[in-house]
Amino acid sequence: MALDQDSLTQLLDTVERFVTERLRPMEREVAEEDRIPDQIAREMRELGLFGLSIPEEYGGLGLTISEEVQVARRLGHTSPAFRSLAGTNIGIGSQAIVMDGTPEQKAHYLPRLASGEIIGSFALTEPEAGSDAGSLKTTARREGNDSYVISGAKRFITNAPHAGVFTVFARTDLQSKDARGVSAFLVDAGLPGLSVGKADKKMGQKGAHTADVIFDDVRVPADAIVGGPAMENQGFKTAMRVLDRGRLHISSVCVGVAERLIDDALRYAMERKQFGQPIAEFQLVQAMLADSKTEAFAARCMVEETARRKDRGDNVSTEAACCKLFASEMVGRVADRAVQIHGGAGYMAEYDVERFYRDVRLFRIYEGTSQVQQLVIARNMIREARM
Ligand code: COS
Repeated sequence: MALDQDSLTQLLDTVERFVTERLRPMEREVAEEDRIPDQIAREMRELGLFGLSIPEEYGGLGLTISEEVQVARRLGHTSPAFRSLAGTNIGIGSQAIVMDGTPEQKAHYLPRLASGEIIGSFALTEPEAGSDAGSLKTTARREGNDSYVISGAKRFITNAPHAGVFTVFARTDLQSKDARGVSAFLVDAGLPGLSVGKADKKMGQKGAHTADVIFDDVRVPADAIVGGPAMENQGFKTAMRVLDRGRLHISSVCVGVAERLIDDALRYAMERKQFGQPIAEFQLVQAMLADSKTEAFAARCMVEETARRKDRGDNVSTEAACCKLFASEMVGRVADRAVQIHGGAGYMAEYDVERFYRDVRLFRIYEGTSQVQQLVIARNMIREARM
């Protein structure tokens, strides 16, 4: 359900103020300590940020995707690690339940995901199954009528160290080798046999955590399959639809980060003097600013138009992949130019652009690499042309 205009404006203003007054001053500390302070997490919960996309009847804000991308863009005006803490509850950690969960699964998990009481995590990627997600090897062996036993290893799982529930993709048709034969399970953290590895050491996005998740004969009830027993072997489609939606959210975060970097680069260019005048007066610097502005604006338009179409009920699998491809590559170029405009200072850790330059590299990789987006776009084009 869409918010009325006043409530939406109020929400966006509140998020903007929170980002400016609370999150931006903490950016450096979070990066240095690789940890988001508990007080900030509490404030994020109070603002309802964990439940943006979860229906109101389950305690969320029930935003449409058009509304959600506007919030996501504002969260992009600060270090991506803050968004990441709530990001899985908003997106990949809750949406399988929202889209395909049974009424019981929704009632059991969504209120706690919406409030941020628990963190939801999406366990698809494996050591040998990254872009080729359909080849995953984790198995869920049926034992009797009422349980499955899950065995395998997942890798680079966002928010795994904090998770209360994992959406785990595992092979239920043990003869299959591809995407058909995969089911989605809701697995509570803390079950016997489930362990989470040490947080990975990453290039950037310090404060956001990923880790391996190991399933050593983890027994779950048969009704842990997302959507119930009828959804056995249908889990890969759930994963793909969750990722379609997540790609729009991430694209909007990319636009927000680009806006922040353009702002930082512009301010620096107006203050920094060389050859007797601010470097913003030089046309070669102006070209970099103008290209960045143009590309960020283009990505914003793509995201907003695709979100509108999705809210209308259109299938936007192709367009969501176009957005993720363009927006994530765009923010890479914008970050590169922001460093360039800062010159030597841009290479120094005391300037925010140095940190953002590393942070944005991930956008081209997670929730589907740029190459996976190209593949999705071209495959859909060919399929439509054959119809
Ligand atoms: N929505 C609904 N269903 C979809 C879909 C979508 N967006 N995309 C694919 N499907 C369905 C297909 O229609 C197919 O169903 P049928 O068997 O009934 O025809 C099934 O899912 C398998 O699809 P496909 O044959 O295209 O699977 P592939 O193994 O070829 O996988 C890619 C294709 C590469 C697109 C997929 O593996 C992928 O997205 N990989 C990247 C994963 C990723 O983003 N990882 C990031 C980490 S998770 S944060």
